[in-house]
Amino acid sequence: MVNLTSYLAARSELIEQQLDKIVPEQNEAFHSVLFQAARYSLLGGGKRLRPILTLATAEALGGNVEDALIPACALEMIHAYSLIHDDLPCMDNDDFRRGKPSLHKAFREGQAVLAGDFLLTHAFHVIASDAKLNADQKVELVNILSRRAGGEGMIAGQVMDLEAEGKTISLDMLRMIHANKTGALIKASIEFGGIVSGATAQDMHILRQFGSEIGLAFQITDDILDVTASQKKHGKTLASDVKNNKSTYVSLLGLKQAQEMAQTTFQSALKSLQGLSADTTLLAKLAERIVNRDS
Ligand code: GRG
Repeated sequence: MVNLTSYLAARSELIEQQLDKIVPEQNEAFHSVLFQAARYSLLGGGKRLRPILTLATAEALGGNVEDALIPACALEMIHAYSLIHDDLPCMDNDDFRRGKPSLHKAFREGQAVLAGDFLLTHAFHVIASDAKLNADQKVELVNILSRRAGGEGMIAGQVMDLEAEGKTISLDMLRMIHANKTGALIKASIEFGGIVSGATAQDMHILRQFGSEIGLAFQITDDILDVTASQKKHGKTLASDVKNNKSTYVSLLGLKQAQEMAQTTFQSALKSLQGLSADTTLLAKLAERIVNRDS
């Protein structure tokens, strides 16, 4: 097994190159401001966690990285759109993202809304037109993505999050919000790897369980970093959840218990992997990085 840091760098590079082709700098068919704005967010850094999870899952199951690349990029496009819209004044009103001005600060607010809309719709187009996928895989991926990113997943979580603002909510409610808001797309990333590599129904079941657990571990760690990481490292307004009067795992449990919960969730994610008909070393290392990351 290769070193994880080199693996992440190599896969990020592949993803970056593919995203650059999907939303090129010069494109006569579209208004150039739209592409500039979309590129500002899409090619503006980020860990590329979701597409890397797709590639790693596909590789673990014996699939081909090239076959997984476009679906992986579609997930990153949805992720980029969600961050653009989440930063808007009518949502979290964050002026910074990844250490630079948010899209609505660098471009007009309307352009930020439209760039997000474009990335959302274009994500479905790139799956539908991917020559490496067969028709069944395309339908399955579109089905998963529309459910996980839509009103049964990420959007539902965002709505619940808005409703919960300024209220103290229970730990169960917090879990439900985040299972949808953040967890659903992370779960989709793992499911995507299974679909492109032709995973069995039994393996898909295990992957879904693993995806839910690492989604939760990711969010608890995000809440911890929101209060422990410096603005420089984390790249967004420090403790923005506190600023927005939102309940977090840290505000409900305290820092130490939240850290324990992240580790327990990581351990149960590892347990879930047992039984997968694949070499799980890479997925286990990625899960560990998710809970032990510093940004
Ligand atoms: C507005 C439609 C709509 C949805 C928003 C996911 C989401 C729903 C909003 C994101 C808000 C947020 C910052 C949530 C915390 C967890 C999270 C998604 C962090 C950012 O993801 P990373 O760490 O970001 O993968 P990078 O910059 O590495 O890509």
